[in-house]
Amino acid sequence: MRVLTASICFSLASLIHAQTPKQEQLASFLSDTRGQTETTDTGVLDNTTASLRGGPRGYVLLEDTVNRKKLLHFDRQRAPERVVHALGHAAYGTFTSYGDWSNITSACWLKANATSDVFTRFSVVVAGTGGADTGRDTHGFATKLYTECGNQDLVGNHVSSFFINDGALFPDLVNAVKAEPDKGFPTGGSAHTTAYDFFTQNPEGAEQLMSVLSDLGIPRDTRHIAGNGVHTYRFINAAGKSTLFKWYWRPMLGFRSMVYDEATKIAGKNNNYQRADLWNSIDAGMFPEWEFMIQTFVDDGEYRYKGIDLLDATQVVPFEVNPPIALGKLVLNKNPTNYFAETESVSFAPSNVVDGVSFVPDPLLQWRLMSYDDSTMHRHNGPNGYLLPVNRPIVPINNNYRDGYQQPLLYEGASDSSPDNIGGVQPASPEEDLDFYSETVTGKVGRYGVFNEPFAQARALWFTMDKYAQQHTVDAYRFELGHVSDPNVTANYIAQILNPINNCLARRVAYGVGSPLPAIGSGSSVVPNTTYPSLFPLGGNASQPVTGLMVGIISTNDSVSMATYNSLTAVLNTNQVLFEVVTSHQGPLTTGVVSNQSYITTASIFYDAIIIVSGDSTQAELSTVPMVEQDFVREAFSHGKPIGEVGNGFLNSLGLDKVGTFADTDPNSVINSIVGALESPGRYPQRQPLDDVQSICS
Ligand code: HDD
Repeated sequence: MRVLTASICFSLASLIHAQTPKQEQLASFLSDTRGQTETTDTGVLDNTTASLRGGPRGYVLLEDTVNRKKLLHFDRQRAPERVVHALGHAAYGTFTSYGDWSNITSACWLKANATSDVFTRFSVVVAGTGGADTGRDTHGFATKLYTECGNQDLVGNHVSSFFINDGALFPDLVNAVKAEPDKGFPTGGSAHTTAYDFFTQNPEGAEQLMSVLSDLGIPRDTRHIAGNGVHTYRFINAAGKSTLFKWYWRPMLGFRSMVYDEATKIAGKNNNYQRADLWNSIDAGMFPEWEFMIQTFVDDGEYRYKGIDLLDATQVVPFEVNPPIALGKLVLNKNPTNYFAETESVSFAPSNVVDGVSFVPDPLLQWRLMSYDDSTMHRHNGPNGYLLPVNRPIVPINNNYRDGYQQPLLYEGASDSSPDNIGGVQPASPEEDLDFYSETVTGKVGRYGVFNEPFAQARALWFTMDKYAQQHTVDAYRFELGHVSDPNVTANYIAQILNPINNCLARRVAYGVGSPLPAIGSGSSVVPNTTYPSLFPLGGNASQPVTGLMVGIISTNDSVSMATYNSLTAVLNTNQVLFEVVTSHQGPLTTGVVSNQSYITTASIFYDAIIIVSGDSTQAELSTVPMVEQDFVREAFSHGKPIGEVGNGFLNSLGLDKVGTFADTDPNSVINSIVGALESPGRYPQRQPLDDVQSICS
């Protein structure tokens, strides 16, 4: 685990999670084995550090029952990983309603001042549990609210639409995107033949795929991503009135992404980067927050809004078309106690709703209402997964779902059927029970596809991005299609999906991967009248919080003085920016400054900005700066990061004194420029070359 050196790195966790209802309940399940003498699981004291053997060099005896049990347990100590979203990290926190929303829903978690405990798990779809969490992917954002009226799950992704709109295709999508069946690779990414053949057959996913291939697909971390419910859901109020809605989590820290080269290098050097980021931030008392927002739609039975099909999960409703309202706030403030028991064992399901929340006939959502409960039963080897500590509601569970593997409860009484007259569980009254919306449903049985024009929304996203973001997206298509082994699959994707979105986009991608260029004018040349910044919330000039970002302080020949160090770190501490001193070796330097990392233990990819202290070096030292130190700076530069120099001449000597670099002999001036640059623009993509669009597209 990386060392956090800002002075704010103290643990607030114990103060914050004192005694909320869920934490109180979890406390009753804690098992403190620290410092205790070992026992078997039948409670007998034992020592299992050596086998029982027939002599010092003899066979292990069958009679070594305690070690037999130890190994039998070990052989079974994994649950099957999730078939998607296997790699995840999670935290507890609270959700607070901003007001009383009973006009649209009777959901208790949206009553005035209602506060609910939550558990949120972030994940990536494709990578397995041992994979890298920075790979390009859709990130899951699943939240369980432990409310006073039962558990409410909000299971979404970080981008706002989906690849398909019928759950019947979900196994095909996942099979196609995961490793190819004969080879068993590639794992953890979609850059291969089966994925792109599927994406060509299913053009409805064009917008989501473009989102994932844009910089949105490589977020810096999960503190800087959105959550999107994707589907339309239904609120029902006490009068039985239905209001359709889509839900969103919007990060209060704003949105930040990486560049692809950085994401892949981080994956190689620290495949737990994002989970460590959340863990360390919470441990340091920097609690990430999201606003819960909804768009509402009148329920007239048509499930359409301004021409957008609300039953099609591949269609988005941009915020510019229907501005969302904020209903409440999520704060994550406590790390889990035990990874397996909580993060790995938690069961989310879109079907877990409370009274006042319901569903619509979206065929993707309808299958999700079944699939998650089924996954839970499979992963927990039976039907009792919802009784695990992390999954239990804070309200009583009273039902006749009895027995099964690992049933932990001792149900009292002689009845296990309802209704009865012998003292068993009694059904809730129609006023009390879970609302369903009493709509009239008619229709002729058939296998109906969901079809809406698939390219316009992807085109809107394409034209919303600036030329740098477009270049990154073109490069991502090139990377992905460049790894497709069948040239027909590549050519088909370009001709059938990219060309109808935009002819120039298709030609640029084709040019990059050596595929036939679609003829000029053969694809779309439509330029939409409107763009939607909400579809691509990265970039722009708005100032963003810098809390929890990480700055690397390096110093030519390890010469950073205590005075310079103090000036730099005072400003970083004030702004809640973390930092590490990186030198040729860890530990104390001759100047008295303590170095946290060496060029062996870290790399520039782990920092949002770097500062090089050259002014404390002599001229002779400056002329002998080691290559590893120079490369550190060059790499940060090529990733578009703000770079400061306390001193003058080092950046110049590397030829890097260009946009986004700040050299000055005054450390205060440098550090203030760096913090300002991290606030906005964050990165300088203009350092990278752009395609010669003119020559490729005309
Ligand atoms: Fe799913 C897990 C999100 C479509 C079936 N899904 C899973 C998780 C997230 C999502 C965040 C991880 C939950 C966790 O952290 O434990 N899935 C989505 C979104 C979708 C979506 C936003 C479309 C809008 N999913 C989807 C479909 C199906 C599934 C159409 C099946 C018909 N998803 C599953 C699953 C998983 C799952 C197989 C794997 C493990 C689990 O549920 O508990 O049931």
